[in-house]
Amino acid sequence: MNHIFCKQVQKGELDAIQINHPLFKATLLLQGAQLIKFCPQNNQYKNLLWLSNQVEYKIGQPLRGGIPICWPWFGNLDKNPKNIQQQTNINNAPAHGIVRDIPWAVHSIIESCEAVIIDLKIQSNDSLKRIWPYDFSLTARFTFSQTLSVELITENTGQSSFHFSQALHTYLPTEDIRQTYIHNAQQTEYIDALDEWTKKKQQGRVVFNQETDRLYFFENNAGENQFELRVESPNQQLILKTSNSLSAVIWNPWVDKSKRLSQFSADDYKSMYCIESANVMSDHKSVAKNEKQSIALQLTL
Ligand code: TA6
Repeated sequence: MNHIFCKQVQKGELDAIQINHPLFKATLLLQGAQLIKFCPQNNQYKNLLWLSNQVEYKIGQPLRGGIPICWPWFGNLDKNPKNIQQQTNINNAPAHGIVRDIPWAVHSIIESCEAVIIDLKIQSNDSLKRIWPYDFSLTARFTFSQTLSVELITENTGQSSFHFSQALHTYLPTEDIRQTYIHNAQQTEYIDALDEWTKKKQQGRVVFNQETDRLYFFENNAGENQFELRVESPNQQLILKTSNSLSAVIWNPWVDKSKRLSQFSADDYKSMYCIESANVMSDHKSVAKNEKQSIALQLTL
């Protein structure tokens, strides 16, 4: 890899791209196209993403932290719309799809003094088609500067349409989960995955005071097919903007689930939360042959 700011490094068993740029530092794993560090200058080069200090860099094992990519189904397959469930007939389908624990290829790296843009790609192959029988090309485009933008582009390279759900499963840090509030979701409908998937309506700002696992569905204001959330936490204000999406998952495992999670310490729930830019349930996507669909996330301080 012959670039100015980017170099290939090894993290445990995994290949990664380390970026050392005046405006930011970042670490991007090829396995799962999982960004684990984005440290912008305007955050004193501190990681804007949460990464477990119990993390294990092992081949074929999902990592706890950063931005895992969930595709072509989010969560448990049997909780997805029927048209997604029916596309695969494997038993014990892995949670969060089939691309977060396998290597992606470096497609392109574009460097400038203002930004670095990296495209990682994965395409259907015989072993993936044994799990999910469709032809596709998936691109994860990372645009790094003082802000971070991540775009996931699905291209149907086959003959038949397919349906999918997806998420950019972003782990975010906080100095205190009990003083962390998510704004701009008031009056938004959500499904409470911890209360028999009951439909509810958000009253006021989102606060964290118990295990939280909710799928939010935003109004399509002016047909823009996007939403913006503002997160207030001690010493930080964060803006998370999502495009081509009207759903997001908000998660914190709290006390009990923290004890059952891999690569997670019992107290970690106090210093992290997830806001997952998604296309889930009624907001899932369908793509016809030769067609493309994308979802994009932008993180700004
Ligand atoms: O996005 C929330 C969620 O679906 C939770 O239910 C929780 O299981 C989390 O994802 C983490 O999943 P993982 O498979 O990475 O342990």
